[in-house]
Amino acid sequence: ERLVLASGAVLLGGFAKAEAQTLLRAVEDVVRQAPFRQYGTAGGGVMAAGMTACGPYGWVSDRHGYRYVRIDPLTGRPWPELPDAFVALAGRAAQAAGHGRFVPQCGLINRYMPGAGMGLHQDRDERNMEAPVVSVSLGLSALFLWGGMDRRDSCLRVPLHHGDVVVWGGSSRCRFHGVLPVRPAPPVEGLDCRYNLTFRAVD
Ligand code: MD3
Ligand code: FE
Repeated sequence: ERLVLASGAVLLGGFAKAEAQTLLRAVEDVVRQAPFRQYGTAGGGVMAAGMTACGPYGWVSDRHGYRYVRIDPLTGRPWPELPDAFVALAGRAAQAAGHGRFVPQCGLINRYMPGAGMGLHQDRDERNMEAPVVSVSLGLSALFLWGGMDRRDSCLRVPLHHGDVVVWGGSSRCRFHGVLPVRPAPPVEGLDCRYNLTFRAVD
């Protein structure tokens, strides 16, 4: 189904379900070339989610902060190419949500083992804030926290399930958001963790 969460945020329930296995094979392909790693943060912490990326840009974090870079700091090589299945899905989802042509420059892949979550934050490292962010959930379900423009604003809890796609555009693009720790649960279509793919235009 197509649910408008708020101005600019559209939940496409199950939009990617039929192609989940294709997407997962593409994830494995990327991960062979750019393995999951846990980034440190400027605050001295370590992120709970494992991360990697593909496309012309990858998002990285370390003690100096967050940024997009063209070379994977772990391998010293350019990020793997964006799989065709990622580009096609991101474009179709953006279109279904009412956006124009969307060609991602970064596919960020987050892996949440049970117990892992992501604290409240804003995505503001992209120079292009007009383009939407397309996110795809695969595997175990999670409760997504959706706040306001201020960190202290109350959060809506939105369950995200295997195959759900959310397109974040317009004013929803700068809202605070996070992910509650993923609860241990029986595998979903053979997956015992949660993957979240986010597709972004960077510059
Ligand atoms: C709303 N990831 O990678 S996806 C992230 O489930 C991130 O892995 C979460 O937040 C995850 O930055 C949430 C949904 C999402 C992604 C980007 C957004 C929501 C967003 C950017 C702006 C507003
Ligand atoms: Fe985010």
